[in-house]
Amino acid sequence: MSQVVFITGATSGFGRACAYRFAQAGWSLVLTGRRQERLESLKEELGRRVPVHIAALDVRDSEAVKAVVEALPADFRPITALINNAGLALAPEPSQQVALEDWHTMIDTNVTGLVNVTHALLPSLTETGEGATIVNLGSVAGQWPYPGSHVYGASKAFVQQFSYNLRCDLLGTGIRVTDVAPGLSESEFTLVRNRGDQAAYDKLYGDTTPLQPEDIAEQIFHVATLPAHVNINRLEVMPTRQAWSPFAVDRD
Ligand code: NDP
Ligand code: 8X3
Repeated sequence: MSQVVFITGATSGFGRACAYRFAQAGWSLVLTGRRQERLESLKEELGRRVPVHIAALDVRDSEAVKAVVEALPADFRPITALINNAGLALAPEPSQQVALEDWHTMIDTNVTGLVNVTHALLPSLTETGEGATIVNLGSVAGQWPYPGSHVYGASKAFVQQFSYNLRCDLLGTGIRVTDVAPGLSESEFTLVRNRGDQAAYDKLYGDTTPLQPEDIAEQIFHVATLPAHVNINRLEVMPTRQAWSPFAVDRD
């Protein structure tokens, strides 16, 4: 039986790089995201190499998530690996300046969306059993606080704890769960966070060497293809040129 990976947020960044990495290894792909035209061009390109099923999906909509899972063609089930990657940061300003709507959007996407997809696919992953994998995209922001991270970092702390708690419940099913927590990585993430501000993008990624989406896709592929008895609980990955800062102190 062929291996099937279900990727949320396949239209950009890590998700897109994962589509290429898993296709390279011959996996069948279920690619989802909101931008239909990007899904179609992925299908056109990767569909020449491996079976590809695409579905436009907003992970915040639990009914739509259920419908996409129920409509999976027979050749794309059961799912071997779920990559819960769709997510975003908004509003890099301090909390006291952020619009409430931006906080809601992050929670709805990074927390509720991830939970929606996980819930809908647990039966399929359970059917696969031994060797099935859930990879949840956390972040260094889920572990390490910094100014302007507010709800984004908190949503990724949820991802970490939810991943660990899932492991407890899934013990005995053969399903692995990993929280992959990247640091500074170059993608559209920073354009989304800064409302399309190219200067902010150039400043963040300029004069240093951030991770590239392919670096993270390689780690995710590794996690999902380890021997079935091996579970990496959390994998935090930073570029070599990134580290921590000292505590901040308010002085007179
Ligand atoms: P990108 O902005 O490049 O990609 C984000 C993806 O998420 C897009 O494919 C987008 O697709 C999708 N997405 C966003 N909102 C929704 C939604 N409501 N429903 C469905 N899909 C959605 O960012 P990255 O690849 O960098 O980020 C991927 C994940 O990794 C995120 O969870 C992010 O928080 C996390 N991360 C990113 C880091 C970074 O520095 N880049 C570091 C650590 C973690 P579409 O718009 O088509 O729906
Ligand atoms: C994205 C990485 O450092 O911008 O999750 O929070 S960071």
